[in-house]
Amino acid sequence: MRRAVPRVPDVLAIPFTRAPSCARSWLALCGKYRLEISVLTPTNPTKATTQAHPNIALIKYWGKRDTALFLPQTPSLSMTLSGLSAKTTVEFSTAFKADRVELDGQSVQGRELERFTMLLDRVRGLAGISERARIASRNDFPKAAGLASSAAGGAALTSATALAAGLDLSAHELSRLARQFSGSACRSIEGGFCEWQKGVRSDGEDSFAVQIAPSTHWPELRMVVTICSEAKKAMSSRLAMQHSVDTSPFFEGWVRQVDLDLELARSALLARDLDALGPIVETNACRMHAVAMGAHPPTIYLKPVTLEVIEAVHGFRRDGIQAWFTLDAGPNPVVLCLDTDAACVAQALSAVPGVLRTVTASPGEGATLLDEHLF
Ligand code: 2P0
Repeated sequence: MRRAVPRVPDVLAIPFTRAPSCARSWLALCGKYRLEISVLTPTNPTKATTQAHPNIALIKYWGKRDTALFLPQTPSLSMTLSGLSAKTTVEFSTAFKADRVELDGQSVQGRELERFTMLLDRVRGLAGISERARIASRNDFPKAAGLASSAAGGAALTSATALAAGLDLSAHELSRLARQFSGSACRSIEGGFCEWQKGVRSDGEDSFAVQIAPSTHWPELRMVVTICSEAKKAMSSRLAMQHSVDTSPFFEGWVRQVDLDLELARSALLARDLDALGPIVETNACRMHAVAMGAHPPTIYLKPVTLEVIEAVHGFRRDGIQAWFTLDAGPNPVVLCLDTDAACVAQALSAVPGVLRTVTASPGEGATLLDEHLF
């Protein structure tokens, strides 16, 4: 059984552990909290498990204005994908001597562990607790498949951590927290189509993702993820985007252009007009890669097979099929099309030499609370 992660308006989002005990019982009775959450106190540890899905940007996030707070230089727009998911269980306990994290059964150490500890510390600060945590996370899709696994994992982690700590945060508050784990994770807290507002404040309080349309807005839309390589990329998107900010002469042009790209994409999306959305999605992805390729030394994510897939997508259009590609920081194109063409597109792309397989996804839901824990 699944439930949406509880949401309340920001004004009501008080840390549960700080609520008076009568209020806690009342809230628990109202069913706003699951049993584990309802008995949480700073000395009474609790556990929560959530699931979240990857998102693919229609208008890309590429470049930060603040690397510590994960504040982007430009806004971005994404679709959350159905089907594929990351599940995360978080437990706080006085019995734990240190924070412990396992991703797909592998223990996380060093700098990677510090990223988790930073998020845990933020949440512990908000909840007024000091217990260490145990975290386990599992993806049902390969990490290196170009499916933005850090977005799904980051959104599941943030929502589970907040719930396990007894916080009842609004979607926007969760998005703000998720952003500081991995920028794109802020767009997977809610489902459907989300716009990450870049914000203007230096503290980042106005930089979070807002759902502009739910998954039901355009259920016929499909993304065919075309996996050409599962190898770990030579340069992470985090390093590559900073390298573009620092050295690409095209970066300024990118920043000037994105607002316009996003406006076009938003109107086309809200009008469910694929003939208008497809071209701007494809152009925006190429603009992002042009910025990366203009860096010194250049960052090149495209492989020969990537170009073969792009050729095939252009061929679809010559044959009257509405299909446009987008490309993240990797060699695996994602093809935007309608449900009526998705099977044919997927079949044709699977036949391109070098393509390993395809995964077709429709608009999906945001982070949800699960009953079954991973440990
Ligand atoms: C996006 N990407 O909008 C863009 C397009 C990659 C290409 O968001 O440093 O892993 O953790 O904020 O979120 C990938 O960047 O980077 C990404 P950090 P993240 O989906």
